[in-house]
Order: sequence, then structure tokens, then C-alpha cells
Amino acid sequence: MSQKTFLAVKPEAFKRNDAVGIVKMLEEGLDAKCVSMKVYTPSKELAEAHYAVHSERPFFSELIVSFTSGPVLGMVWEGEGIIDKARTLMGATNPEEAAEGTIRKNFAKSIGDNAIHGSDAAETAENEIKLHFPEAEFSEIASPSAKAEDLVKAVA
Ligand code: DAT
Ligand code: MG
Repeated sequence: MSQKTFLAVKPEAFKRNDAVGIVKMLEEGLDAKCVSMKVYTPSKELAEAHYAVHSERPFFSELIVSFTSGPVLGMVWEGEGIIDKARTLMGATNPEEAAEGTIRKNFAKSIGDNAIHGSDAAETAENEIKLHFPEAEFSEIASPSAKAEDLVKAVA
């Protein structure tokens, strides 16, 4: 079944200039299309809504500080089974457990600085897309990594 997922290069990885490299891995590793991409700094309200499921966890406040600390590269990708495919390509939450060839193996530094977010189920994907892309305008981006390069340059 074709579905959409929300993916985002997190602020620390964006700051390290890894956004384009991460998008290249998505482009090459997912048999899917990117249908929206933008750079923005999440507000506290957006971050708290995005991570609401973790609000009782001890790391919640640092998670919010991290996710609001600078620009993210937010994306919507669409394809068959894209939610699980993207999670597999991302790798484990803790990069020490991430498999070879995954984005987190290559780009994450620690569990709290793990480079990328990806929706974990159909319902969360739908909610996260509504939250981050309320404009809901989707059409295929021909070269996601070229578009990422342009967006990164524009904020440099
Ligand atoms: P994922 O991002 O793989 O979906 P998650 O939903 O369990 O992982 O957690 C959301 C984010 O919270 C995760 O990407 C990084 C942070 N996090 C999770 N567990 C943590 C921990 N034990 N210490 C610090 N940060 C943590
Ligand atoms: Mg999660």
C-alpha cells in the first residue's frame, strides 16, 4: 500500500552539514519519492506536540531543547511500505546498535543526537505530516538531494 511518512534531519546533523548526505542516502536507499521538503526551526509548541508521546520521559526537556535548537530539514516521502522502509534505512535509535549501511550508523553521534527522525506507524505519520506540513501541498521533487543542497545554501 502506498503511504506517506514524515522524515526530518535533526538540528545537530543539519548544523554538521550532513543534511545533503542524509538525503542522498534516502534517495538511493528508498524506492520512493520525496513529495515535499522545507527548512524551518521548530517552535517549542511544535516540538512538544511532535514528541508528546515522550512527555513523561526523563529526557523530554533535553529532547525539546535539541529539536528547537536550529533548522531541521523536514520532508514527506511517499511509496509502498515507506514508513517501515525508512525506519530500516534510518537504523536503531541508539547509534551504537545501528546496523552498517544505515543513516544513524553513518551520521548519528549518540542516542540524543541521532541525526534523523522518522514516523513509526501509519497513525503517527498522518499526525506528524499534518503538524509539520499543514499547507499539505505535495508533488514529486525530481532530485531531492539537489533540492536539499539549494535549501541548505539558502540558510548558510
Ligand atoms: P526514534 O527517534 O527512533 O523513533 P524514540 O521515538 O524512542 O526513537 O525517541 C525519540 C527521540 O528521543 C530519539 O530519537 C532520541 C530521544 N531519546 C530516546 N531515548 C532516549 C534516551 N534514553 N536518552 C536520551 N534521548 C533519548
Ligand atoms: Mg519515535
